[in-house]
Amino acid sequence: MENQVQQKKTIFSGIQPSGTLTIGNYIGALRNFALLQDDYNCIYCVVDMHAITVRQDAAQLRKRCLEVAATYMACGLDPKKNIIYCQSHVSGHAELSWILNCFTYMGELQRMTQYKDKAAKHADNINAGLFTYPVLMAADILLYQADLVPIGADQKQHLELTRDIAQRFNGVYGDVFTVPEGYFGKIGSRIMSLQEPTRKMSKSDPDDCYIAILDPEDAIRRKIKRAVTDSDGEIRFDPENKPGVSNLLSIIAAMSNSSIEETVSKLQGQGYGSLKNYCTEVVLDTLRPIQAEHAKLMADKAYLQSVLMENAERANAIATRTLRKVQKKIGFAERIKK
Ligand code: ATP
Ligand code: LTN
Repeated sequence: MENQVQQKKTIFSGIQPSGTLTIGNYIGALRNFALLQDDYNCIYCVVDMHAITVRQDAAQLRKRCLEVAATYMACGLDPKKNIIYCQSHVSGHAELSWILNCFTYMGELQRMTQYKDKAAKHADNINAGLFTYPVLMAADILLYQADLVPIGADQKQHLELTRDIAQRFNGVYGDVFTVPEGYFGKIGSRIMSLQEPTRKMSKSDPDDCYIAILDPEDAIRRKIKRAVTDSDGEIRFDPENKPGVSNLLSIIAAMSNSSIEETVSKLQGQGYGSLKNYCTEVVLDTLRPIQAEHAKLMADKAYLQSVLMENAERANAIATRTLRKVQKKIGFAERIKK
């Protein structure tokens, strides 16, 4: 009985409006968001400030912020139960990020593999924001005293840095920040590119490498049909030697809520044609209701905007509480009202 009165733990996660969301984002992150919403206080952010570390078209970015928020909701997140908002609407993210920059070492940031990858991809625009990107992510998480952060495997290194920054700060000033844990789904925490299955599926890669959550049926059929497999013809889960086939098996297992073993035994002895057909049907069955709900939400922009504004206020109240505590600990002058 006593345990039931205990306060729910807090979850925080974010997705960049840097392109159209993929089934990698869905399987690695969004699907888990929806599963966790009843048991935690959940805060899901559209991290538009992170997105501008890579050049964005202003009109597209504005539209994508609404699109990502609508995708959160279309995947089953209730904006009354969860806080769904845009990062740039809560100024505390930028303010805490600056403070945490002063508690993060250059060497730590230089080791980040996402930075190295993105710097190589955008050699003409290696800006300071790209470099300090993980500090802004730490600020996002620590502002809300999050206990748990559902993310894909590619974000593990950033979460570890967040924990180090929190512990470093707490070591100097006492227990100011909750030190967060990562939450990684059992299957599909790294969905691979359909064309280069040894690389992560990414929404900023060429179109035939990913399946977008909003892709039309014919595009999904075509992309899965053309997905790279191998020449030995056997359906077996072996990511190292059979990355393409294993990736399709992970997609099926995650989207049909079954295990890899169940999926393999269902398809064993059949050819890659059957594997791809089955994968296509499972993906279509999962995405159809999400696409329908998304279209409905996008048709009512005023509603979406009002959800984002109301939720930003709720987020701001929590963020400001942490920010004031941090500013006081650091020794910034008090804000005394006349
Ligand atoms: P970009 O390609 O623009 O860098 P991204 O899709 O890699 O974007 P985000 O949109 O910020 O990055 O990712 C949101 C969430 O989706 C994160 O938790 C991330 O770990 C997860 N995610 C992204 N790609 C995959 C993937 N291929 N498999 C599993 N999870 C993924
Ligand atoms: N860095 C993440 C996106 C992101 C995030 C966060 C995820 C920004 N802030 C806070 C979880 C919690 C990415 O690139 N996928």
